Amino acid sequence: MGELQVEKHVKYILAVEKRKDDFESVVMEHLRLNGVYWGLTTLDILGKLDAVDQDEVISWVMQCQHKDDIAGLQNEDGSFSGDMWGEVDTRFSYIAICSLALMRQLDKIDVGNAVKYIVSCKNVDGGFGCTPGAESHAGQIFCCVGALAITGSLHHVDKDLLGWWLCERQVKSGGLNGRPEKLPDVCYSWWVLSSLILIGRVHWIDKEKLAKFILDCQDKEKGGISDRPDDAVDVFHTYFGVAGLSLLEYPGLKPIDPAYALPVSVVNKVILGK
Ligand code: 3PZ
Ligand code: ZN
Repeated sequence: MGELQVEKHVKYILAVEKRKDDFESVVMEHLRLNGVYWGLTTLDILGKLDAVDQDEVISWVMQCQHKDDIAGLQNEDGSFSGDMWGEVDTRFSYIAICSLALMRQLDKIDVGNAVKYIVSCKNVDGGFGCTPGAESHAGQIFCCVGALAITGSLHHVDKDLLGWWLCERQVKSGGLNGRPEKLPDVCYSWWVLSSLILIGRVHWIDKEKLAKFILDCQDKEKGGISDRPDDAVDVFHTYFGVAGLSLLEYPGLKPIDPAYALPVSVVNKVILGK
């Protein structure tokens, strides 16, 4: 398995950031803001945030802002639409609650109703889906548990029942899958692990084996992390792999907050002002 290739991953992230004109970059253009978040957060966890020109990143991100505001996307039933076209999903509840909490503006929405909607997406297996009645999925569980954690509403979660469903996601290789019968994938190291930590059940999985699985997904020559061993690397799985290792307390990595999906130092600065 070997160690985490910190320098190689930093080089990989910086190379993706510079490359803007090839086919892959143009196809992924609509994902650039996500890519900025995945790339910057990876660099910060690795202790290499100063490798990017902060002013350049800030001015690029600022030009993505529209006049309309997050709070206006909350619906009567407490749910959130992703944009003006109206698609409703608990992913949007998480993003709205997380972003408003970071700006200390949760008073701009009906938090009680937002929590009620998320709880209405809870299933008999203890998990959560994207809308009421929809199948449980680890990515959606992270969104719902994360939003409930941020709003101090984790008492709505059946921790033993959900913890059981989540720890069943670990397969023989040590990796985690997102639903029963699916292949393991590095990004589920984040969705599943962060949820287990938030409900206090992380000791129900084999952390050593999971760390080994993530390390096995590294491209040891070119840097970057893939969804599973020997697949092509991308920024998304590089971020969730490194973030997963941070949750596993891999040596030398900055701690990441399991609810906000941002370095603990950033959450402390932005929310607590210290
Ligand atoms: C990936 N998106 O819809 S996507 C994403 N997936 O924009 C980004 N694990 O084909 C990258 N699968 C790679 N760089 C994959 C983001 C998806 C998630 C796909 C994926 C990840 C397994 C199949 C949805 C936050 C934001 C978005 C998502 C999840 C969480 C793709 C396929 C889909 C997408 C992008 C590229 C390479 C990178
Ligand atoms: Zn994945």
